[in-house]
Amino acid sequence: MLIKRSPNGIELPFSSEITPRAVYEGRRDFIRQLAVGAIGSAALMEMAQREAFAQGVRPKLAGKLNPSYSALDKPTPYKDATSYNNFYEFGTDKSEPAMYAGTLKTHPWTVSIEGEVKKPVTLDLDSLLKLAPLEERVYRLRCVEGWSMVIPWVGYSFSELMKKVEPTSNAKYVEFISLADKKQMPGVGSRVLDWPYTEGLRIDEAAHPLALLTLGMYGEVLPNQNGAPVRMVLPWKYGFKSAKSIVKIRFVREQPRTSWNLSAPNEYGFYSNVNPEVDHPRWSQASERRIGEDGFLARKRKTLMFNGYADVAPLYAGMDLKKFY
Ligand SMILES: Nc1nc2c(c(=O)[nH]1)N[C@H]1C(S)=C(S)[C@@H](COP(=O)(O)O)O[C@H]1N2
Ligand SMILES: [Mo]
Repeated sequence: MLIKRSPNGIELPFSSEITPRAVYEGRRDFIRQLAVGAIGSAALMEMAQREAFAQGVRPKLAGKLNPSYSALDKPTPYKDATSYNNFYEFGTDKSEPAMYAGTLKTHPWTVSIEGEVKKPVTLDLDSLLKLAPLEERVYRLRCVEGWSMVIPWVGYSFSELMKKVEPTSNAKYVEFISLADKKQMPGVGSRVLDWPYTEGLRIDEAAHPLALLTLGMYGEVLPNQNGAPVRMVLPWKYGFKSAKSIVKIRFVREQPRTSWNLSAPNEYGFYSNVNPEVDHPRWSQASERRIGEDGFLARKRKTLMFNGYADVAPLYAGMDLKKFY
């Protein structure tokens, strides 16, 4: 892939590789045609260039669409996906991350990978971007609060990173740790959660190809409020499992403690797979509201087991998912 360097050091693909954001704004047929290869690269390039001019310079980050891992649901409008967020480091109100995350410095950034691995390493952003080919995957993300979004993420399977660091046979779980810097993150002064924000997965869950190490969305680098510069996206789990702005990844022997589980263990379990049959103690999980579809005529959607990602079911064979919620 041809690469050029932007002023802030983020590597930009050439414009011919830009997937224009307009593609996502309601042009479902376009995405579908892309998936079946019916649109040639010349048409794409023309659209991309037109779009780039219309938008001005932005940090683009293109990935090759992975149709087998992409939902056909209509993607959530960009402005909704970037203005209705949970990122408690910047406040507990949905509108606060968009207002306050501008202070987050995402460059330079490093992620240290440590613990039960043969090759511990600290990776900077450039190394993360080059670690594996970037893919675009349109995933549904379902928040435990009862709303969902559909976002075209850019990244690669977390298993690519596992290949690089080589977990030892002692590595049974993976811990994801977000940045917690009071100077950049006004919410870290509050006591709503134990900082840093920490999440975890069983090692086989982390190795599942759907688990996406994510660097961008809508053909651009991640906006700060969505977890720049690097986050996880685990589409079959409630949104809070997908930690944002990750600085440390630790391979460990024991099931790690996680922020939400520590704060309310009876409400938020370690697994937190999307499961319409297991209600939250304070509300039903049987249906959801799709962000961007609200309003008078908006219908509620049925929540699907594993958020519709049935591929992951074998990970939980024989487990009582009411007990391991
Ligand atoms: N570090 C960190 N990661 C986080 C959160 C958070 O508060 N801090 N919120 C989680 C929750 S509850 C959800 S629903 C998703 C929201 O991701 P989005 O804003 O990109 O849609 O991020 C998750 N990751
Ligand atoms: Mo959430």
